[in-house]
Order: sequence, then structure tokens, then C-alpha cells
Amino acid sequence: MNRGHVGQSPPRNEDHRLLTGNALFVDDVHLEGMLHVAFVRSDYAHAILHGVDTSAALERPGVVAVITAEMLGDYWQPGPLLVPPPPVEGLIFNQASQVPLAKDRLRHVGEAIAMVLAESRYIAEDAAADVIVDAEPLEVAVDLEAALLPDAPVLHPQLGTNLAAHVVQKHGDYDKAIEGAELVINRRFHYDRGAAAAMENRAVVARWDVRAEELTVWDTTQAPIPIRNGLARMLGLLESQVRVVAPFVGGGFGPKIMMFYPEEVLVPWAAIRLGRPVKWVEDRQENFFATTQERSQIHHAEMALSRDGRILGIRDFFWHDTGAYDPYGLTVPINSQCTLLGPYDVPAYHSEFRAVFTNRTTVTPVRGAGRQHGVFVMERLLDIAARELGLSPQEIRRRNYLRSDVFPHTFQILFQDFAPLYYDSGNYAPALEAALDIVGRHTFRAEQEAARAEGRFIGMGIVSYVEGTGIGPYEGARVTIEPSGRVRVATGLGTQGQGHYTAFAQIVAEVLDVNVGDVNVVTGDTREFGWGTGTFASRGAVVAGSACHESATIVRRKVLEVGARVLGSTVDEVELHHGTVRVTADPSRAIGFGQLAGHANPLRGAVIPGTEPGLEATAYFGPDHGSTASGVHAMVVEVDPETAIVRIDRYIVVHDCGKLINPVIVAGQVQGGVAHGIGNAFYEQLIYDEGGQLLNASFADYLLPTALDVPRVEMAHRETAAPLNPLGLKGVGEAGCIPTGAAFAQAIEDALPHLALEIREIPLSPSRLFELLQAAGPA
Ligand code: MCN
Repeated sequence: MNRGHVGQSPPRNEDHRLLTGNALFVDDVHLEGMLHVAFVRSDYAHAILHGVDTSAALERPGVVAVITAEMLGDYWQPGPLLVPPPPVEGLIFNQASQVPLAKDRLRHVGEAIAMVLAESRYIAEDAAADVIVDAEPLEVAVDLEAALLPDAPVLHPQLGTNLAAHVVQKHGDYDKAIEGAELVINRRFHYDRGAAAAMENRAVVARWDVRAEELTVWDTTQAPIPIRNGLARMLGLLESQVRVVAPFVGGGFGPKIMMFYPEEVLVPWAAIRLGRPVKWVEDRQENFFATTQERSQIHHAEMALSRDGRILGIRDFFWHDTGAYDPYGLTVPINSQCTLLGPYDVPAYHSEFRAVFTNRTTVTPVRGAGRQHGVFVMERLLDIAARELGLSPQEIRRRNYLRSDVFPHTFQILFQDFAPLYYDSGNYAPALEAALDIVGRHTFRAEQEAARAEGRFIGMGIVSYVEGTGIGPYEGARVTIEPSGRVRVATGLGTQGQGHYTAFAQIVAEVLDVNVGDVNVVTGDTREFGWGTGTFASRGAVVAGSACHESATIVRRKVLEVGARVLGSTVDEVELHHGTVRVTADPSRAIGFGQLAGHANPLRGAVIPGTEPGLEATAYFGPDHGSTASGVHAMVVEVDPETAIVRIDRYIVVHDCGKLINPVIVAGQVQGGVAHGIGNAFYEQLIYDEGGQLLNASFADYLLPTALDVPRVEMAHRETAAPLNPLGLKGVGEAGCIPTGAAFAQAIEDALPHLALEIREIPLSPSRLFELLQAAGPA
């Protein structure tokens, strides 16, 4: 029997619609009388905006309106601070959020200046080119460290500085730790910018129904409910007058949580103002300039160790590039700061960062959301220390893993949830041994030697990480057994390919003992479910999945109560069986869920007067802390030192995301994350010139890994149950990309030990690796 319950891998409920081309994406929304939008965007990285001349554009046939900042009136206001910073002692935090359309200053290439609405996208694009922007270029602040020098041009004159934040967090006493150290290593690391590069660009369609006075917005957002709430507030409407639908979305990877993008507030506004539906679909070049990005950090990190390789303390000073605005507060650098500690017992930690405004596109979380930077720095420090101490990379890790009996474990630095960093559970050391077994602990070095004898250079990287997943505040779910006998589940999440339609159905199917195919899940429609936050931080399974479990459990109790009344028994005498309630002692006395749903009202006598009719319940789940997922990644590469071509021969993941709901979905998430991580490690880098111009804003120049570059991931799952939620779940959506850069660096060094490379930057693009190899001398 395979009923697709928790822990099994039934076919995905959503695949039929996706594979037959019947899934609705925002660009599939075509409405009568719809106008099309093209944006006029800044060509300047930094400039004073003197004026915008729209007259020529307005004369073009088919142009209906050209909107500039002045025309927005009170609607022209900066976006909100979306995530407040944790109350760290001595915190400096300067907020600067983007406005819908630039009025007086341009702060990055691609910033929106005017919105053109026309009868077709072609006309809108041509008219956008007619708009004359009168701007006076300013000096730019592009270099992350130089942007804080006294003579650097300042992006936000009201702040008088490019310092977006200064945060110092300490656990233990690093100064004391270093006194007793027998080895201290100190290095600079650089992790450069990348894009999220989702397959589907952003898109918004809005329709104002003047008769019903209702606004419907189709949006590629990861967070439909906060968008609904914000639009209602800004437009002076009731929340119930605004419906936001995030239909199928072709990948989000973080930037689509960003609320509010200018386009997201302008398109609905225009639909109401002009009384016509309005559509905007981002093109790929806009995506490179105007969709948020991530990853530029510079770390100066120091590790103090004992002679036997035990970490005594770590001190890290880092600079985080937040781009032109910082609507997400400290989310990304706090993740870097907290994730650096990894699965290790670090008695003393001093971490200090400066977030810096630069004339580059705004930074918000992208898959991993700063965690990969912390992991890269920690794992690199361990590798360098191991080399100095004559230990293997594995041995230094073994000596420092937190033991399995220390949980829950706390570090005295504040995490996003304003509480000290909390590890709920974990079992780290066995994951390393499991990964070594898969690589072939007894055969790999011999294979490496044999390859070298043939002039081939293979190497292995093996690294660890932990990831805080499943953070609150909360999500909800409503579970309804319909009179058809089928089950409907509504949650407030948006979904971008993670398989929620199936995974949540499995949870509910398990509790109610029905087929997973009989459970219909809806996500991303505020009309279906109106309370919640969204899909990010690998929290869907833990938070929304647990809410599904809670509400299904309430419905289960009701089904048993109503069934027992209808069958003339007591609750103790009945059980659920494949979509029916039956008397345990006499299974012939049974009633199906559909019939029962019809009975479940006081008129039929199946529910006691005063009890709500229907087989339906809504429940919410908000965990006290996030759940700590963890894992080990091992990568085997072959490097050609003459051409710098790197082939990834094997990729092994031993992963622990607590109890698995659906192993195939989890495997897909890990495989996708690894592909993302390989891109981050080797290919994907946004190159800005000294003037703040993005030089590679197309897929011809911005390299993504192809199917040929990503091996099939060999995977083993470990399931350390999280104690913080009913199913023991931890998240998995980002994990695959978090340690990839660290594994890649170690593997390349291991392949070429005679060159004594020390890789301290990511991405290590093919051309950059070539330079490093040239500098290292002959192979
Ligand atoms: N899952 C499971 N068992 C677990 C944990 C998770 O079966 N123990 C399943 C979940 O039920 C869900 C999937 O794995 O179907 C991912 O769950 P989770 O880790 O909770 O992540 P979220 O649902 O919160 O998704 C967000 C996460 C993030 S933060 C990014 S970024 C990312 C990712 O998911 N973006 C993605 N994976 C993505 N996958 C696709 N296809 N597209 C994206 O944009």
C-alpha cells in the first residue's frame, strides 16, 4: 500500500498541470483592455535627477500615460523596513528604502524613473526610449571597503555616511582565548555578488473591478499576504478588497520575497487610476538590474587554536555590501554572522560587521541568504589551520564538532528572532564518516595517486555546515473535508516549485488516512487564506507543514466524533480507514467522509448544537525557535592545471533535515541547491566596473552552470528529529547551496597540492582560477 503518507514519495500533485502546460503563470493572465508597462530606468549608477521630459513619449500613438514621481502624490513614499534588526547592544542601523519612482537622485543602474503605459508592450518600450532623463552624474561608491572612506561619495545625504549598519556580537572572551593560543591564522576572504537568476522573471498584473470595488493582483511574489496588506494600506482599501494571487511561479530563490518592489506598488495603482487592467513582465536585462541580488562580503577572519587542533576562538571583521537600499535590515549579514559557527564547539567568538551602501542593486536574501559566506570563512580557516598543524581536513573537523549530547545548545549572540542563537538538535560527527564512506575512505587516496601517475589531478573537498531553518513567526492552514469526500487544504504560503502541493497533502493524508491524490492544496491566494508571512528561510515544511498537521488533527477528532454519533457508537469504538469512519469491532458499519461532511450539521443531529457545522478546522503554528538542519558535502573534482577546466566528477551530500516528508522532493531540493551552489562557486559573478555599470547583464556573459556541469548528487539522509514541531521537521530548501563554495575550494587545493594554492575568494570563475594557476607556476 502506498498512500503517499509522510516519509514516502508519491508522484507530485502539481506535476500534471506543469507538464501539460496548464499551470497558470502571471504572464498567462490576459485581460480585456489590458495595458502594458515598460519602465524608464536609470543608466547612471549615481546622479542628481533634475527632470524627466515625457512629452515625446506621450505623443506616440498607443501611449496612454507616462507616470513620474511627481504624479504619485501621497502614494510616493519609501517602502517599509521589512525586518527590524535584533536589539544588539551598541547597534548602529541606518535605514534607507527605495521609493516607487526616483524623484531627485538615482542610486543604481536600473532604478525606476518613469512608468510608461501603452496598448502594447512594443509601444511601451518604444515610448520609454522617447523619455528624456535630465541627470547630472555623481562620483560613485562601488568598492565595498572604499565606500566607507571619509572622501567617498555618500548615497543618502541625510545619513551623511554610507554606513548602513555596524554590529558587534560576542560569545565568550576572544582576547583571553588568543592568549592561550598555540596557532593563530588570519586571512582575508571575498565572496562576490551574484544574481538569483530564476527561470521566470518578475511579473505583475492588476485589475480594479469598479463595480465590486475590488483589486486583484497576480504577482510572482513569495509573500502574497504581506503584499496584500501593504497594498491595502497604501491604497486606502480594506484588506478584504485586495486579492493577491501568486499562481505557479518559475523559481523565486529569495528576491521574490522582497516587498515592495516599485513595480509591485505602481502596477496596481495604475490599474485603479486608469480603470484598466495593467500588466508588467520583467525582461531579463531588467532582472539583472532591478531584481535584488546578493553575496558581496569581505571578511578579515582570525582563528586561534591549540596545537592539537582545537578551536579556542574566532574573530571576524566583515564588510557587507547592501547595495543602494537596505529594506531587509540586517537579515543577510546576521545570517552570515550566526552561520559561521557551524557545527563546531567555539568557546569564544567576536564578530563585527559593517553593512555598506554602494551604488549597486539592492541586496536582499538569495537562497542561502548569507549563510554560505559564514560557512566559507569557517571551513577555509579550518582547512588552512589543518595544513599548518599537519592534520587532515577531516581530522580537524572531528576534533571540533559539537557532541550530540549538548543540545539544545546556545551561543550568546542574537539571531534574527532576537533570541540567542539556538541549536535545537543535531548529530554532526557521524555525517562526516558517512560521507567518507560514500566517497570511499580507503580507496580515494589510491585513486588520486594513480591518476597523478597518469598526469591527471583529482581532489576531494569535504566540509560541514549547519543551517537555521523553519523560523516563525507563524503560518496557518485550513483543512476542509468537502461533501465530495475530498480534502481541501489552504495555506498562506506562496509556492515557487518546492512541491508544497504534494508535501502538505501527504501530511494531511496521513492524519486523515486518505489518499494523497484526494487532498487538494491551495497556496498563494489571499482569498483562500489571509494570514501568514510567506515562503523563505526554508520554513515552509516546518511552519506551514506543522500548521497543516495541527488543523488536520483537529478535523480528525471531529470526524471521529461525528462518525461515532452517526454510527451510534462512541469515539473510542470507531477508527478512520481509507476515507471512512468505521466501527473497529464491526468494519461493515462504516460511513465515507463525503457523506459524513453532509451530515455534519445540527439539523442532521450529527453535531451537538453549539458545535460548528462542517468538517473543517483552521490552526496556526509558530515555533519558539528555528530548527537546525545540518550536513556534510563532499566533492570530487578533476582539474586541468593548464586550461583551468574543472570537472566535478562526484558530489556527495549527507544531509539532516529531520524527519523527511517526501524523500524525492527533498532530494530535488538538495540537487537544485547544489546546482545553485556550483553556480555560486564557479560561474556566477556580477561584474561592476568602477563607474557602477554592470558589465554582464545577460546570460551570454553571466555564466550559469548547465546540466553538463552539475553531476548527479549522491545523497544520504540522516533524520535527527527536531523537538520543536510535531513531525520532527527541519527545512531543506537552501541547504544544497550553502557549503558548495567551501567544498569546491578545498577540492581544488587537494587536487593540486604541489601548487600550495590557498583559495580565499568565491566565485572562483574559470578565468580567475586560470590566473591563480598561472601565478602558482608550472603544474
Ligand atoms: N521537505 C520535506 N521534508 C523535510 C523538509 C522539507 O519533504 N524535512 C519538503 C517541503 O515540504 C517542501 C520542500 O521540501 O516541499 C522545501 O521545504 P522547506 O525547506 O521548508 O523550504 P520552503 O518550503 O520554505 O521553500 C523555501 C526554500 C527557499 S528559502 C528557497 S530560496 C528556495 C527553495 O526553497 N527557492 C526555491 N527551494 C526552491 N525550489 C524551487 N524549485 N524554486 C525555488 O525558488
